[in-house]
Amino acid sequence: MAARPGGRRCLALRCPREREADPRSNSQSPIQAKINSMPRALITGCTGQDGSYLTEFLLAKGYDVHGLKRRASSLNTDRLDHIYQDVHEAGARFFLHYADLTDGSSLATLLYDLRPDEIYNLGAQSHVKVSFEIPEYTADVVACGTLRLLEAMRRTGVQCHFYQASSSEMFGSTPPPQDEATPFHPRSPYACAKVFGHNITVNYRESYGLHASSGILFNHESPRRGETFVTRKITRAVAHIKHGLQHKLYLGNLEARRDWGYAPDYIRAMWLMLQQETAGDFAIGTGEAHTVREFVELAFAHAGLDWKDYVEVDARYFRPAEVDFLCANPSHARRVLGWEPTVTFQELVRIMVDADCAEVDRQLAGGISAVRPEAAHV
Ligand code: NAP
Ligand code: G4F
Repeated sequence: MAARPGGRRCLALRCPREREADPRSNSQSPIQAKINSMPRALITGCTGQDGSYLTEFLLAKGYDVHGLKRRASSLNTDRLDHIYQDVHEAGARFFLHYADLTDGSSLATLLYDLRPDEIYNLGAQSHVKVSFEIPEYTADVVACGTLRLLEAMRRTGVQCHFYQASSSEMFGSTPPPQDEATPFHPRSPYACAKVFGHNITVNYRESYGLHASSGILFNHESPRRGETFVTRKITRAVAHIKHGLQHKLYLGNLEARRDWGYAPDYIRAMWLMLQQETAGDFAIGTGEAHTVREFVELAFAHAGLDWKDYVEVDARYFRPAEVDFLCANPSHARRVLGWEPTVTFQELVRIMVDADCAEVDRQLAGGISAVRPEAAHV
């Protein structure tokens, strides 16, 4: 594919941005020209927790947002439905495109056609326990998918800022506090794949001068968190138990410690990274860690329940290799990005329990009387 050079555009909110002349847009109407002057973002993984918050965040900042959506046999845009815009509506600024991180040609075509100002690579098989069961697929999406996207950037010559969703899981068994200089010791196929994604991002920055940044994000949660991650599994169970719809909650390792923050705070950090003059790596977390047991205690207590009456440990939820203790040193991000978390651990637990209780209330009002069974034990 021929290189298509184009200069990085400034963000509309910070300074007027000029798109390079596009031979396909000679006869633009004034309205079309205005639309095309908006900064343009491409998000992989836009249907996920982070992708949905990032889409909202960027739309509010005036971006045109293009989301990559993979083909599924049923609709999987629940987290985006409230901001969906019919492409036929005048002024629509949010668009979904079919593509897949396992399909390099679809990525290159998207980049070539859209020529985004910013790319956020959030797409992943993101479940650590599942990665032990589908390790090759996990590596294909998480490691090779990142390489495919960077290679598409390089080969199309699209000049844009790139964000890689790296993970604190990469630190694995290296003791806390962890930051940008901490050595990696990954403990799962997922974490090994993320280490590759991180290193190849650094490598393309150093080899080809790409503006490619890596956010090493510690666990961040919200009411939109996938139902099989431990926090959401707990808060959903609390809501169901509270309403008499569930009797037990089976969990794995209660002693693992995580630095849990609130997802919308972490979205702001991603965006800030891409507004920097120079690309780099940033560890993003609260600097405070808690055990799974503490999360459980607080969540049940918030609903007026004693967790000991409901929680049982089931070894099927243990992992072949565990990550015992993650806790960030976010001082680099604080200093360079001016980033600070705004929601405490206690507030996070309350937000998630309240949201799941409200959801159960809503479902019950609609006549649903049974908990949707989990399809997988993770
Ligand atoms: P998530 O809710 O699991 O979302 C993952 C997204 O990736 C979904 O939109 C999913 O699409 C998409 N995806 C999966 N396979 C794909 C493929 N083959 N091609 C294209 N897209 C694919 O994850 P998240 O919590 O929002 O996390 C976002 C990113 O940050 C991930 O890369 C994750 O590994 C990383 N991360 C997350 C955390 C955290 O605590 N949340 C911390 C550090 C790093 P479907 O909706 O179709 O499944
Ligand atoms: O909620 P988890 O599944 O998240 P984990 O493994 O920390 O990974 C998440 O955070 C990473 C950032 O550090 C992301 F990169 C990754 O994509 C994902 O978003 O498990 C947290 C802890 C683990 O130690 C696990 O062993 O909770 C423990 N746990 C105990 N019982 C459980 C369970 N985890 C799950 N999922 N289910 C349980 O029943």
